[in-house]
Order: sequence, then C-alpha cells, then structure tokens
Amino acid sequence: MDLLPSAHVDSFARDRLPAADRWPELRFDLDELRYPERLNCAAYLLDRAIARFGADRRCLIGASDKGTSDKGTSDKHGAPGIWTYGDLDRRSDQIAHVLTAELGVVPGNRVLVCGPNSPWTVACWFGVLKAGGVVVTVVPLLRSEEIATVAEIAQVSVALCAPGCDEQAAKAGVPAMRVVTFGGTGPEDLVERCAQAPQQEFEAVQTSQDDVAMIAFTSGTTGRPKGCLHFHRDVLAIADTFGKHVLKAGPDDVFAGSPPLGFTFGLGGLVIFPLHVGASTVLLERGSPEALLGAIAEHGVSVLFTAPTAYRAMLAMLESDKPDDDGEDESKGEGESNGDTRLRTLRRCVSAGEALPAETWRAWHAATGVKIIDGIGATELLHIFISAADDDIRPGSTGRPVPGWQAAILDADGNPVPDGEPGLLAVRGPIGCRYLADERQGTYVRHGWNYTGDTYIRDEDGYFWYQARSDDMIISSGYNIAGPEVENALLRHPSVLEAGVIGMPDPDRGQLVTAFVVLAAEVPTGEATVKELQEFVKARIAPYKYPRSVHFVPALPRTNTGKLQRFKLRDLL
Ligand code: 3UK
Repeated sequence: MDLLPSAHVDSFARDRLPAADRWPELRFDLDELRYPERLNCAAYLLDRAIARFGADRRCLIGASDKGTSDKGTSDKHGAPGIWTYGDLDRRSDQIAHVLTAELGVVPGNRVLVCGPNSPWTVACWFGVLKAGGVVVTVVPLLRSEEIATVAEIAQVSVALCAPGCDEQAAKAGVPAMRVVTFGGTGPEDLVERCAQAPQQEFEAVQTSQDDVAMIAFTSGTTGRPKGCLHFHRDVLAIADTFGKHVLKAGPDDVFAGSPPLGFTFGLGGLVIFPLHVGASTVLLERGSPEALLGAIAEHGVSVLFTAPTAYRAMLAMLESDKPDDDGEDESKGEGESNGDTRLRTLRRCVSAGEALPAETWRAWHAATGVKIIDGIGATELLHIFISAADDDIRPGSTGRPVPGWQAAILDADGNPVPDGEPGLLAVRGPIGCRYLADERQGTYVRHGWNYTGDTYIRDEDGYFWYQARSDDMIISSGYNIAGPEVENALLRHPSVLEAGVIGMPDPDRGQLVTAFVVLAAEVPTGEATVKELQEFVKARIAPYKYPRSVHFVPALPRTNTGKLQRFKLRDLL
C-alpha cells in the first residue's frame, strides 16, 4: 500500500493502520473518485460551496428540542440560529486558531468532538480538520467509562464537549485529555475563546488525501469498540457514490434527520451530503419522531434521514393526528405527490441502520407519496454501499450495489454462493475497513473483501435481500430461521408496534424461536393474543418459522443509534 507523504506531524493514526496485506481491495472505478493528492475535506467542502453559491447562502439551521429554530434571533452566544456557509467557515477557522494557538494541537493529534446535533458541533468537526487534527466522533449519550475507552484507544489529547457531555468526559479521568466545553459559560469556553481569537482566516493544513481525517467508533452491540480510520478522500467518496448516484440531492434541498452526528449515518446524511451540494440542513438537538414531523412542516424539509422505527413511529402519529382537511386534492401534483399536506415538501427519504420491512415502505408511500430509499451502510465503510431509489426500488430489498461499489454473496472461504441462496455479504469499493490496531481486522476483511457480518440473498436480477446478522440466525430443529423475517411477519399485524425475535436455548430443538412484542395501546396481553399472533405468522411465512414462545414487553432495547439489541432480549426473560 503506497501512501502519499503525510502532512501529520503526529503520525499516531498512520502508524496504526493495518498492515498492507490486511487491507481489503480498494476500487476507484468512477472518475469522480480521483481526488487531488493534497486534500483537506473540510476546507474543500466549504471552499467549493462558497465559490459556487457565495458565503451568504444558508447552511445550518439549529433547532431546539421542539423542532423550532431560533429563526434569525441570536442564540446565547450571539450566533444566529441560522448559519450561512460564511458563518461556518469563519467559526471553524476560529476554532482551528484556538486549537493550534491555545490548546497545542498539532496536525495528526486526535480531538474528540462530543455534542448534540447542532451548528457548533459541526463547526468543531470542521475546525479540527482544518487544523489538521483527526476528529474522533462519539454519540453524546456515551457514559464516562465509554469515553475513557475511546480516549485511550485513540489517544485523545483534547475533547471538545457540549454542556452535559463535558461532565462525562471529565469523569472519564483521562489525565492526558484536556476537556474544553463549547456552548457553556465562562472565559474557558470554546465559543468565548473564539470570540477573542484572531478574526483572520485560518490557512487549512494541506493534508494528503490519504491522511486519516476521522476515527469513527463502531456502535458494536458487544465487546470493546473498534476505531475505524477514515481518510480525507473517504469523506468525499460517500458523496460521490451514494450521494451523487442514488440520493441525487440538489442545492435547493433542505435536509433533516435523527441520527447523531457521532454516527456516520448522521454525519453523512446531515452534514456531508448537504454541504457537498450547497444545500441547507436542519440540526435537531433531539430528533424524536415528533420533532422530525414538526421540523418537516416548519422548515420545508425535502430530504429526510432516519431509521425504520422512526418511520413507523411517524406513521402512527400521522394516522392518529390526521388534519381536518387532508388537502388530498390540492396536494396532488402531476403523478407522485404527498398524501399528507404537512409533508408536501418531502422529496427524498432515506432509511438505514436496520432492514426496512416492505410493510413499512408501503405504508409510508401510501401516507406521503414518497418512496423510501433503503440503504445498508456500516461504520467500517463510512456510509451506504447497497441501495436503490425511485423506480429501481423493490420494497423489502435493500437494492443493488451503489455505483462505485461491488457486492457479492460468498461463503467463509471466499467462494461465490449461487443466486437465491443465503450467504455472507461481501463488499468492496473506494473505502475499506481499517481498524485502528485491532486484531478483528482479520474477521472483517478476508480474501480482499469487507465481510459486513450480514447474511443476504442475491436474486437473479441482482437485488440484495437482507436475512439477518450472521450471528443472529436462529437454528431450530435443523432449520435456519432469520429473526427479522419473523419480525416482519409480526409487524404486519395491526396490534404489533415493534417486534424482536431471537433463538433461546432449548433442549429439544436446539433453539426456540422466541418473540418479544410491543403491542399497540389497549390490546390485551393474554394467551388469546399470543395464539392470534402465532396463527397470523403461520399464515404468512413457512409455518415452521412461527414464534413458539411470545412475550409482551413495554419497549425493546435499542442502541443510541436506534438498532435493536437482540442479545439484550434474552435478559428480558
Ligand atoms: C446493519 C442494515 C439491513 C447491518 C450505517 C448507514 O448502520 C450503520 O452502521 P453500523 O456500523 O452498523 C452496520 C450494520 O447495520 N444495517 C445497516 N443498514 C441496514 N441491515 N438493512 C439496512 N438498510 O447489519 C450492517 O452490517 O452501526 C448505516 C450509513 C452509515 C452507517 N454507519
């Protein structure tokens, strides 16, 4: 692996890349994936948008919990709730000044950024990169021990934390890590320091395209978190593959969504894609389903990023809260138009993180007229690599490889599995898994491919159908049963709000298909409902797959990135 000369003074990240023979094959099949050798992705994104559209163009819209923005008024630091591209450029320059001149950051140092989805969190991300630092992003709900682990693995020297996160970071007790708040009070606060910092431009460090830009930690449900090393060019590659060829957003789009910026799904969807096309993005501190619905109507959101559960929750709210005049007639444009007038600006909806059941896809289409773009992505590969949009969509399928990416169904030895049969999903493209000094590199990368850990089927038309996480396949009486298939069958029953299905150890069958179900309000939790759900599943999928054991629970355990934690379901019994 020949790397370009690095601009990093501190070579920590490059020194901990996996050995060349442990990398997956990288492919740069599209012309747009050839980037200049010297590339600072933060400066590139801002300079390009400003050159094309001017500094006064609207960029970030900070919105409070209720989904309402400060609308041109000032936030408590004198920064307007709406930031232009020029504002973001200037403030990230100031942050870079403070980092380098006051906090001793040199190119290659790791700087942790921990805050809610907000303009200042984005400014920190850009400031660190302009200063040549490596951004370590984490979701704001991390506890002190988790922050300590991340700080130790990535050898973080400075942590930029919003109020709330700073306490956890301070409690982490990492002596080498200096904690600085942003958006708090006092002269030490980053926002205050920026106001005092030199107001001249900061000359962004001319990093190389393969210098490490960020370390994204896997939201892994078990075990020690893995740090994924991503280069400056990788940040642009997600916009030039999924962004350009599937999402196809434009400068007049308004983005919004729920995933945290510390999760690469959120970083791409709410920062990289909008800024890459000169669009604006609504940053909701809490992206609850209510807040999302409110933001769509208030800001005229046209591009939405969230997870399947949030689409279901919003559907339930739309259903229970139909406006008196549903405006059917006025909202009908030519052909495809939104059913609910509150959502009439919505044009593109993206779902990722978990499989999107066909049922949810159809219900959303019926309610809004929008065809959800499902896409599978991973922290290791930064963003989405299999997806489909518009008329290419087959509901229930994830789609086909995104241009620039290849995907195959292989066995553990790297041999292809015939179409129509389940096997391991393997992908390769411009971005590959590169764990920071971690033995598990050899599990994710084998035979030159990235093995995502998912079991998939490819059909004869080249569409990829999700089955289950490979280690979540249930084996009962010799049958292979994919938990999500049983979950999807249950979800089609009107009484079922959420469902999680796992195999529980069983002396006779090896494993017993066991369902955990969240019922809609007022549905009785008795034996009659259990029987009804079992019969319902048997009538829809192969009867041997039905859940022999059904438990009603108030909620399902989820990660703070919205993923069902199947391993925790066991503990509910
Ligand atoms: C699962 C899906 C079926 C799958 C992510 C978009 O989820 C993201 O990254 P993570 O590292 O998890 C990766 C794993 O999540 N998964 C994600 N999307 C889908 N399964 N259908 C889907 N559409 O098991 C995958 O291996 O948390 C998603 C963009 C960036 C991301 N980091």
